[in-house]
Amino acid sequence: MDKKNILTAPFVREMQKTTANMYRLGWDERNGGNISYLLDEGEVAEYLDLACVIRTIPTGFDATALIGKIFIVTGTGKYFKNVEDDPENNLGIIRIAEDGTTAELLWGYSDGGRFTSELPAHLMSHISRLSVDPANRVVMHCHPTNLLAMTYVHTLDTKEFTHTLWQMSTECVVVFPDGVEVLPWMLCGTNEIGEATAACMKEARSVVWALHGLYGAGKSLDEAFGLVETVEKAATIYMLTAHLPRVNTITDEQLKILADFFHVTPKAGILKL
Ligand code: 2HA
Ligand code: ZN
Repeated sequence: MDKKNILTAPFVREMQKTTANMYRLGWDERNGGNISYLLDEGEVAEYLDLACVIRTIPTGFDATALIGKIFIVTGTGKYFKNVEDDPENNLGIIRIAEDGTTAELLWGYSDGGRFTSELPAHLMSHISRLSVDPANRVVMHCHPTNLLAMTYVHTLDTKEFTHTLWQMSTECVVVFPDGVEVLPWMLCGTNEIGEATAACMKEARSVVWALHGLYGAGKSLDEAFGLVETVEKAATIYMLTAHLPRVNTITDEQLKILADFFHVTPKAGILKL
């Protein structure tokens, strides 16, 4: 059967649109940010011969739980700004090989490149999210301006950070009732930050890397994007108001009323009722 043109695949088009939006929102300067998106094998097979491996790339960590899984992943050193016009160079489609530590390149990275340096954090986060939500597909990392600014002036306590964000807009507790987990500054691109991020991803879909950026996860690119967008909006309100006297606020009782009305369970230990 003839394969369809991969440049028309919805998952490639979605990656182009999402990276372009993130770039224009100022979340992904230069080579900042990375996305990994777990694809359906049957859908990929409509576009690619899955027996045809272009080359193999060692990952440097064990992803046994993801053997055979196929991801579309942004490339290392590549700019989100450029994905829209040149997806084949800036994106790659990889499959985790039988040994669990090698990626098989099925498409992309056409200048000889490779996946994001943050692949450990991505794949370990996928393993964590899939263990609590089998429908999870996307892990997204970026540098949203106000969230990043907030990590310079707010405590990095997970509960206090979550509570502040929930207070910053009425929608927040509904969009991320699981709150945000906050990691202290750590060296990025390592297995260590990957393991720490993945541990947080068992608790929440949003993980703040202090003084660096944010990880968000979701069932679709849209959902992960919407999560990051909502966290960043809350951080923006915080940064616009933190230096001013607070005259009004959303109370913990009101947060509870919201959660009950929208049938979500706020992360335990944050609301003082
Ligand atoms: O890939 O954002 O954390 C660029 C980064 C590293
Ligand atoms: Zn980063």
